[in-house]
Amino acid sequence: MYAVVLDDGTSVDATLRGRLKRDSGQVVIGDRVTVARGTHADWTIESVAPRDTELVRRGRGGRSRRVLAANLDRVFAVVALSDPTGMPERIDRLLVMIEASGMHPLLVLNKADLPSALAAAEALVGLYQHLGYRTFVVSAKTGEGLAPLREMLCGGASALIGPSGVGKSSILNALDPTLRLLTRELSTKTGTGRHTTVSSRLIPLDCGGLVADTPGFGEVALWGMAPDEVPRCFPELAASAEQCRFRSCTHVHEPGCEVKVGLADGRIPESRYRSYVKLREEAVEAAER
Ligand SMILES: Nc1nc2c(ncn2[C@@H]2O[C@H](COP(=O)(O)OP(=O)(O)OP(=O)(O)O)[C@@H](O)[C@H]2O)c(=O)[nH]1
Ligand SMILES: [Mg+2]
Ligand SMILES: [Zn+2]
Repeated sequence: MYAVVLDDGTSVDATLRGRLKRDSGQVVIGDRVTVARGTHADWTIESVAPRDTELVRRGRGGRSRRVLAANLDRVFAVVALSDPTGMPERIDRLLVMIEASGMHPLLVLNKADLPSALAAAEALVGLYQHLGYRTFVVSAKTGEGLAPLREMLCGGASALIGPSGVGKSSILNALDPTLRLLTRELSTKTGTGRHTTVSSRLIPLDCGGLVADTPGFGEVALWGMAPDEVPRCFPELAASAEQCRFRSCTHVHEPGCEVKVGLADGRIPESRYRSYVKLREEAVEAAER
């Protein structure tokens, strides 16, 4: 069942027309669709308009392409300051996935209320603001830092994406308590170790914007990216890669490579370069499959 907002602003539940059903990935949140009304006031989605943008990642097992959302204006990568495992690579994977979709990501560091969060936040804010990524340090629990984030969410269509348990639903509940989205406390009765949010929804905020609460996912892997395209997903590295005088340079082991120069003089942070090398390797492996 899909919730479709009609031109007059009312929302109806609709099912997919048979032809569209075969691939359930064909309609995602943010899609613009045409609907038809049946004789029993039932609605069906008849067609899907071409998308301006798609947020894409690799599905489980590595063989499928998963579209998470379409036609978004902004995508926020959300992580929790309480969980240093895999940081900052985990952040880079999210940012690169959003960059690969042709959108400029924003970064949200949640759970700023927890002990030691501030030290972690300082280093990450320094790193990512410097790279040009607007970074919000927030706490869904105390409400700290939420005002500027709310401002960004109150126009157009946005999505919060990131690992399970970082507080995506909690942030939206803090912004608008009438939403009552399910968060982990409330769902532990029904099962442990499960994702709390199980399906994506595009939620109208009282201040005007639409925002998607999405289910958390594990490690992000890229889909369909040629190894040579990976540099463009790292803005600070892309410039050096352009200037690199070796035409088919991988920017990994070639001596005299411009990216290596940028790494040596600090223009490219080491952690970012490590993420680049890793994601490039994965792109090579994926291309060979
Ligand atoms: N201390 C603290 N805990 C938080 C904060 N935000 C969320 N939490 C807790 O983190 C847990 C997970 O929050 P959720 O909002 O369900 O996380 P989610 O990202 O929506 O998770 P999925 O729906 O599984 O993807 C809950 O126990 C929340 O209470 C915060 O700012 N501070
Ligand atoms: Mg959730
Ligand atoms: Zn190079």
